[in-house]
Amino acid sequence: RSSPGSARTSPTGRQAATSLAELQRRAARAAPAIDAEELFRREDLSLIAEVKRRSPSKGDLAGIPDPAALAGAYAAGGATAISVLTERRRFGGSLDDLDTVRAAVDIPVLRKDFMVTDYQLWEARAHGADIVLLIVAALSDVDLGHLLRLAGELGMTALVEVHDEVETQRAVDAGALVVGVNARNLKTLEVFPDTFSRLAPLIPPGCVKVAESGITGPSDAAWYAGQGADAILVGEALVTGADPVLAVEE
Ligand code: IGP
Repeated sequence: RSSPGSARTSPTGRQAATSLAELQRRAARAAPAIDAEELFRREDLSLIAEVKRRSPSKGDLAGIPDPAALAGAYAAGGATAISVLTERRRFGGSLDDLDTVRAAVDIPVLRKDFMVTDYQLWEARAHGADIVLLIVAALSDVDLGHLLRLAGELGMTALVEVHDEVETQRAVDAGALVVGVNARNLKTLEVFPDTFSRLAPLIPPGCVKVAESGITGPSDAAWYAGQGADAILVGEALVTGADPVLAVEE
């Protein structure tokens, strides 16, 4: 039996697993989470700028970006929050990237991953995340409700991601306060820009509405703002763009 906090090696031999108890100790020592939901409500159109190394649809993006430099440029350019992909297999991300970005900026940081367990939420908080992604398509109603509550107990904002009408209703019923409409179809990876306009009317006025994926520049950003988006989440266009933030915000 391993003692609390001892590291084990996973079957892949690449990652050392940390016990839940150890994560909970680290979460207790971490700086409290920043209230990102409140920031999203306060600003006209918030930008969540994403640190993304690669994507299943595009492969490697502009070589491998330096996460600290990229996040610093996003923050300096006026981004409201930074999204960090920590999923390794398809997106080339890691908790190391989350740590690097957390240390580089003082604005809210989103852990972007396929979050399905309590462990992952504690892990996010222990690594300084202020926001976590909950993808409705990946969760049962019971798990969604449970993870939403736990995120709240940990002081974090949950960005609850939906793709269609049924998922939007499930998010609302679960009590989501920040709903992200992902325009990218999970199966085909195609982007359908009208998804946000279709689903936004189903989201109660009190919720923060976030438009995600396929946003290429200022005209897209303005269009989503006109459709009622409170925030936009942008990855590829910023990672590969010449100017990381002016590309979408001018
Ligand atoms: C960013 P884009 O097209 O600007 O790079 O998209 C973001 O929406 C996308 O990375 C994303 C994502 C996700 C990635 C949205 N939801 C869930 C992984 C998992």
